[in-house]
Amino acid sequence: MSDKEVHSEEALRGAFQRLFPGEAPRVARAPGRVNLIGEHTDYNGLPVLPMTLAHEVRALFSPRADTRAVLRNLRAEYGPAEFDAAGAPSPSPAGSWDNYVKAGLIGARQYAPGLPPAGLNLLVDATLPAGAGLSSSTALVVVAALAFLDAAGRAPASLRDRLRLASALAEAEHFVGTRGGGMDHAALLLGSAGQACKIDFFPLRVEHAPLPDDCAVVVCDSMVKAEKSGAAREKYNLNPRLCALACALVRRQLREDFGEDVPLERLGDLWFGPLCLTTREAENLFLAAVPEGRLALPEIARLLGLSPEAAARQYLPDVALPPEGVDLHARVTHQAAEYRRVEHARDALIANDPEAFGRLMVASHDSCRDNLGVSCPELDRLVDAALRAGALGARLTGAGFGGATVNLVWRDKTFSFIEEMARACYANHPGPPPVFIAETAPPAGVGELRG
Ligand code: NG1
Repeated sequence: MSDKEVHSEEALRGAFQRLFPGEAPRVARAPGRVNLIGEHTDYNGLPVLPMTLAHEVRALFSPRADTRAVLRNLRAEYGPAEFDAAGAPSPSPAGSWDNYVKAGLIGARQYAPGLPPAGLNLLVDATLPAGAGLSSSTALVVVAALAFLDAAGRAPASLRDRLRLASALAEAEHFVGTRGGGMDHAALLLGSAGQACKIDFFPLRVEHAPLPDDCAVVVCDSMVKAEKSGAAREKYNLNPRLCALACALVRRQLREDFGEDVPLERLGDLWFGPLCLTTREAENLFLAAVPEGRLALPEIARLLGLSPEAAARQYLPDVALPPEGVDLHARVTHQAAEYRRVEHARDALIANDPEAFGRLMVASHDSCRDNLGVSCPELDRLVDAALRAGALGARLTGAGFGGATVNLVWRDKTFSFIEEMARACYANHPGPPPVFIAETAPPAGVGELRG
């Protein structure tokens, strides 16, 4: 999270002019986001509560006369790439950064049917670290979509447009191979400076909530990279797949209870669909439908009335179950409890009760660690140290498996908190500790370069 690689807008303009002489670029920007609470719930259609982040991904772009998308990145680790923007993009090998630009184009087309097949020069730069759970991949998808749309005169203009675009991009990002939810696209396109946002899904809805004036949000990097374009992808996809399996068990239970099929696409439909259950009712249903403890594939398949091969084909196309089995009940327990925590956290923001908010953050971290298995020793150490250093709340943020923690700290204690974290966790870290005070930012958009 050092700023040593940050390029000024002047330098960015100069680089664009050298790469694409004679073109006057516009710029698409997307902030990062830090999720305050509501983890691994979005892909089940259950709410989340993130805030935008002033660190951003930006892309300078200009239209081309042909239909090529010509991509350059100021970060040396992301080499030049190019594809034909007229056809249906085919995926580059997993981990290639151009896949996120292709996902942006796919989402832009779904949002704006009939989008003319126009080429684009695109130069990307970021102040947002990758693989830190701060949504750098979605920020790239969003800036790419905005660039393609703006070049065609179809940039989103209204709140309704932004809601539609966020939904289209959440679906389109599955092109890169991760089964993520819609939190990041909604936070980046509909978040707001100075506030957190509570996001509900299906249908997408965003409600802004004030952040406590007397608190700061501090992000601490575990320095364990968890890039979902690489090794973390299968680890990440396991939880959405297991939740879909648990959902299938719940469907079977409902059929038994009601004597007919009850439509249930995802676990979140229990709260909002035809059943409109309370969280307590959902928890009781989970107790009846999803056995506690570890289950191996043959056992899960038997409960579903399928052969193990058919269950794997239908529900686990891209992940393998660990041989010791999986605890589906722990997963659904997390969903119900995290849903309740997000609702209470929003109420705590409105009531200006940061201490209550902090307690909910800690409970969320514990559940991510114990019920979902998405924490790691480095994240747990950061959370423990933060609580010892006086944080009101501390938890992993984003997908987990590495990345960063988010901490709520009294504003007048921020610097002593950072000093204490530096001493406790980063004594051997070369250079300044990878910790920053998170500032909110306006949502993603397109405009002229500053300065
Ligand atoms: P990050 O932290 O950006 O990798 C991922 C998913 C979210 C959400 C969180 C966990 C993508 C693009 N993002 O976020 O949808 O599921 O993990 O809460 O897959």
